Amino acid sequence: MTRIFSGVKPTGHLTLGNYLGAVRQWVAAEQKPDEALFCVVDLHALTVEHDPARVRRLSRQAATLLLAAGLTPEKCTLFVQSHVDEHARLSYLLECTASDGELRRMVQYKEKAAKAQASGEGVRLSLLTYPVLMAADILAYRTGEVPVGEDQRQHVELTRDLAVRFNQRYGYTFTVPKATHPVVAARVMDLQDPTSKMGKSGDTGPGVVFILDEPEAVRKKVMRAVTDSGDGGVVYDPAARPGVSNLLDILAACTGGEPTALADGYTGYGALKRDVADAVVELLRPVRVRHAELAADPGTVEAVLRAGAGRARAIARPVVDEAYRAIGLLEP
Ligand code: AQP
Repeated sequence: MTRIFSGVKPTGHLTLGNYLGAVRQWVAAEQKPDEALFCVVDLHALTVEHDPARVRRLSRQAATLLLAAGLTPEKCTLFVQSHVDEHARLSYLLECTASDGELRRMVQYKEKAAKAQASGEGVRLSLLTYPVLMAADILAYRTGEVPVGEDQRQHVELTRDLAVRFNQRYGYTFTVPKATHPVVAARVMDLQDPTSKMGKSGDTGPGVVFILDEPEAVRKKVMRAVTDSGDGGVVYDPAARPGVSNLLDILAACTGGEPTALADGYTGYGALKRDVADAVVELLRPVRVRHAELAADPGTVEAVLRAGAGRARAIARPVVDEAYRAIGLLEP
């Protein structure tokens, strides 16, 4: 049995990048209840400046969206990170396993710390230790596979390093997990700045397609996507032609095609953008409809999360207790 774990941060509205890079993979994984766990990782949302009411709202919305996207509580465990204390308990043991230097090397830390500093808000210590809490999220369940977008590759590598180090020092305790990424659209880029990841807390609103965007908004954003300078035609070359290649990646991910082959079917950007817009609208339409139905019935979502937290706790507690004993702490 390979256990799967992954999560999403309630730092903003979920994007097309979250959907293609992660959520769709989660839904595709046919699992039994204790084999796939998906989590709204709300503690991670506190690592940057946040508004408490907004985090609560976005946490509920993210859980509702995950169900709307097709996760079924009968097949997987869906819960909220802060409802299961084992994540925070294990995080401290892993802080005692990680080094300051390896955390400061994390690319996402450097980028987000620079942004926080530039805005004058200061860098929260939790931003530095965030990958350790993420490692705890994963290791507490003896996870084998972590389906994530490309941007999380480095954090899953760190998780592997910490698991190996802990096991070597204190005896075998954790499964060493591996990251899995989708074949296409593992890193969906911003439509206005195709050299940057499409991010939910990104600054370029028009460059980010949100899962709950109305069809007209999606069309407008796609039709205004920047394409590359020069008249090179429609060619798939992510390094030299990031704008048009991003559109081809999105189209391929939506239609099941292959970006290079799709490029051959177009002579101009206009037709490509129209097809991308249609494909994205159709892909997201059922999710939006189902989200509206579920949002009208918040009690159902809360019940799913409560049951999910109970199941998650039952798996994580013995693993974390074992780690406490292994590292040298007295049993209570
Ligand atoms: N653009 C993307 N392309 C492919 N996969 C992506 N993911 C995120 N963006 C893309 C994947 O979605 C999962 C959940 O992401 P997250 O909530 O951990 O982080 P985020 O969406 O990147 O949002 P942040 O970090 O709060 O802020 P921004 O957006 O400013 O970086 C993950 O599996 C991730 O790989």
